[in-house]
Amino acid sequence: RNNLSLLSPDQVELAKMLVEMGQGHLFDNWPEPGVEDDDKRAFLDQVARLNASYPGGLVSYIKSARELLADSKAGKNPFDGFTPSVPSGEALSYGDDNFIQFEETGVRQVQDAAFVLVAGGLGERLGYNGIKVALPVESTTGTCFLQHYIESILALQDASCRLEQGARQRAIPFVIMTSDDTHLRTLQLLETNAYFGMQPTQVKLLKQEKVACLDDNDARLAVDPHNKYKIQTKPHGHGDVHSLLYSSGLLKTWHDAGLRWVLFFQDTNGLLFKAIPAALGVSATKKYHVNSLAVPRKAKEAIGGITKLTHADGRTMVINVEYNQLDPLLRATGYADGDVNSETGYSPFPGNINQLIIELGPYIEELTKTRGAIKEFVNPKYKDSAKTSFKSSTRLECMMQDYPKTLPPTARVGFTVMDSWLAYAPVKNNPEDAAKVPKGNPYHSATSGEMAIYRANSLSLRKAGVQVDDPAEQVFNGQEVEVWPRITWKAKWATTFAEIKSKVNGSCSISQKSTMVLKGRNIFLEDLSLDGALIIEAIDDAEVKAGGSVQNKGWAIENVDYRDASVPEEVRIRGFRINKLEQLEKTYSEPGKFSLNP
Ligand code: UGB
Repeated sequence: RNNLSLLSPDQVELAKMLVEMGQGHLFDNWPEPGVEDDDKRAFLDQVARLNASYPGGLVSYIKSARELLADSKAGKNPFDGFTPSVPSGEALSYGDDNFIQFEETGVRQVQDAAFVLVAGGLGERLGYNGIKVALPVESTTGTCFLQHYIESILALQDASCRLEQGARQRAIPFVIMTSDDTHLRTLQLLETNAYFGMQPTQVKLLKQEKVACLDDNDARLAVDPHNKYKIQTKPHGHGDVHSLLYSSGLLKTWHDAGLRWVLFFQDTNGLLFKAIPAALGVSATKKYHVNSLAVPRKAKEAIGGITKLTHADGRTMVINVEYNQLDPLLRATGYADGDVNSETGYSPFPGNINQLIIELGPYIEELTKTRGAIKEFVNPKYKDSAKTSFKSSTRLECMMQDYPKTLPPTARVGFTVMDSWLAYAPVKNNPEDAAKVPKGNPYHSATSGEMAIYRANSLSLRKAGVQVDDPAEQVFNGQEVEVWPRITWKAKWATTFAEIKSKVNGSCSISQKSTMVLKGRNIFLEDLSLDGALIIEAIDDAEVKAGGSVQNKGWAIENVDYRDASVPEEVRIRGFRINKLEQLEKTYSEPGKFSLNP
């Protein structure tokens, strides 16, 4: 009480609020005024930050925590009263007429979209020391995830503008949610690379704050064990993105500017942009308020299952059930075997890849009511069977895909299923854990993430008529993967299947040992026979016809062991490196028409 005189009026209010909310222990052992006064004020500064960054402030946080902790202690099932069933959604088949139509519609809509990347997580499962968006998508070109995402958005922006004939040319907003763990390094990556070609004003970083940890079932806030003037904090989860977007005022700015869609995506899925145009086309055509992208899911795969939940009182919702909750929910509701594959070899529940497309108007309406607060959960690890104390402090968490949980039943919530090879190849698991993944389930590692790029590009070219050799089977870091020809292109070469098709003519073939890198918009493959490595770079005004027979030693793949500390981390986590033996490399930096003449 004596210390109150040290504090500003706002700080006094905060201190009183804490005491009223049963948090008096935070002030235990505070010495008399005159001792450690700056530390005391710094403590209240932290309280002010925690209070401001949570919808409804610390009072709300503590109240919610008490309720959720009581439910957890009582063993209350969050799905009480709900029965799960398999929902029906839009299932797309790559390259058919329907798909092409959705892609065209989607590309037109891109000019009215904003993109939001959630990149506040450190990726504990991967165990990589840097930020995940700085990892290479593939090692043929070394392009990192952030560069790939930015170039994909810019390519879509240009494609959209071309289709709409420049009617509404605008710079698509790109938001990155960071955290204290990733913020500075993300900013540095952008700044040292001139924002990878995006206008810096197009990019906004929103930093999520951590939330206060809880010591017991009464939601007493945990004091940092190393500093009595600090409340211990932990990440609150990717669900923070909604409250941050709301409080930043960006949603209103976008709405005023006539935008219609917000697309959310995660940090390491190098395939995602191949699926975005069609998925956005589905949203626009079906007028979905919320559209989640999904892929066929293997039972027990660490991705959530999209599930229809029907309550005893008749309410229904289509929502993600997180991977750790799906099995217990199924077992408790009559599916005796829990999370298992059906006769198709896949779980009957589509897998959530956390790519959400939300219509801006209804989104703002909803967030005006909720201030972006998302249904939370708590996951304490109890010390005793009576659940009276925790092994370590816990905190409330939230997930971005839980946004539809507060929507009224009239909201149009749907999902779109696409082939996994096209849409989903995250980099989440370290080599050791990936090697332990049950056979047939995806590894979700740096190795599989890279190989998936080559496979998707090879399969797309096959669909467009190129004769691409079958892959070889190889083992890297204990994971057996298909090695397709290493085909990569810049997003501006093609953003849709129709564009790929328009750039392939005559009879083309690519052998398994080949590497092909296309860096330019107007490169056309025409009667090309490739058996080796071919790298073409061309400015937009250079039109290049790549044909004839290209044959050389090419670029070989060499095994690397993940335990070999002499190799850079981003190389050894994928288990191979590329040895550039011989290649044909052509650069076209003048406008004009050219023919590749090997
Ligand atoms: N992230 C943040 O930005 N902030 C945070 O506080 C935490 C994470 P993980 P997770 O598609 O593969 C999700 O850890 O949470 C970012 C879905 O819940 O990679 O285990 C982080 O940087 C699950 O349903 O994944 O599982 C990253 O970009 C399933 O869809 C993103 O959030 C699964 O992803 C996801 O974080 C999947």
